[in-house]
Amino acid sequence: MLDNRLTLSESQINYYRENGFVQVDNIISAEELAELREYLGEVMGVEGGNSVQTSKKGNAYFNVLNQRVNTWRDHGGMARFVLSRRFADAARQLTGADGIRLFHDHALFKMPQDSKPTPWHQDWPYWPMNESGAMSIWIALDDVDENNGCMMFVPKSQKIKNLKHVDLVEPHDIFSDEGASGMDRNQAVIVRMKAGSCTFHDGLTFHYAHANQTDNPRRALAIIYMPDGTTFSGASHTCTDGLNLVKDQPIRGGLFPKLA
Ligand SMILES: O=C(O)CCC(=O)C(=O)O
Repeated sequence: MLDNRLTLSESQINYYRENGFVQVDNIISAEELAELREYLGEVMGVEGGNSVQTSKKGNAYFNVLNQRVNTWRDHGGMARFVLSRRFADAARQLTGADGIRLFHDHALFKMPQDSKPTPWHQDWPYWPMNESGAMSIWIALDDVDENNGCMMFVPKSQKIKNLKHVDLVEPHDIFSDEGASGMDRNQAVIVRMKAGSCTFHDGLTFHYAHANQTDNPRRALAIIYMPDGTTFSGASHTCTDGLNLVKDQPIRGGLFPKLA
């Protein structure tokens, strides 16, 4: 079922290419949502597997995001979603790439109590890639709005390249960056969504997520896709360190499967 292709409309594709993000409602059904919530709940508690929880309670990063990277490597149910053709093929349609590979998935929970916003940032500067073009799907597992951590995007900011990465715990103001002139946080589009809906955003698009002021976790699953042929920059990253990837060669192999 998750292997079915979804044909995006021309206006969705054009909107993504113009603005660097797009909202797609009901990317999963109510039954799939229930399954995904169950699997995510199970995988968040895994100890000693291949997925990585990037920080624990008590650490400042945890107040921004309780994040687990590569859930698909520890849970067959997560793998069904993360490796699904439905999402990857939508990424292919949006980017126009000939092929799409997985870079990694990450469960992104904003925990209640002392939750901090995810500051304005671009994703691409964190990734060990020479070319831009990689992007994420962000699937809401809960209804999201400004009270519990919905996202905001600055339209057309995907055109801004060569900025330094933003530290998510001690952020600098990306809008003050010399290379970001013309970008305006007041132009940001707030994306409130129902659980089971998603956004896709380019790795260069400026985005932000509100703090979670409710008593329940805000649960999301993000999956990062890269155009087939994207090459390794040699920079350090949790998902590539120790793999002996060759600088300037395509990122490929079993941990980065071609999905569409
Ligand atoms: O979920 C969040 O709070 C932020 C997500 C994000 O920055 C991303 O998916 O790139």
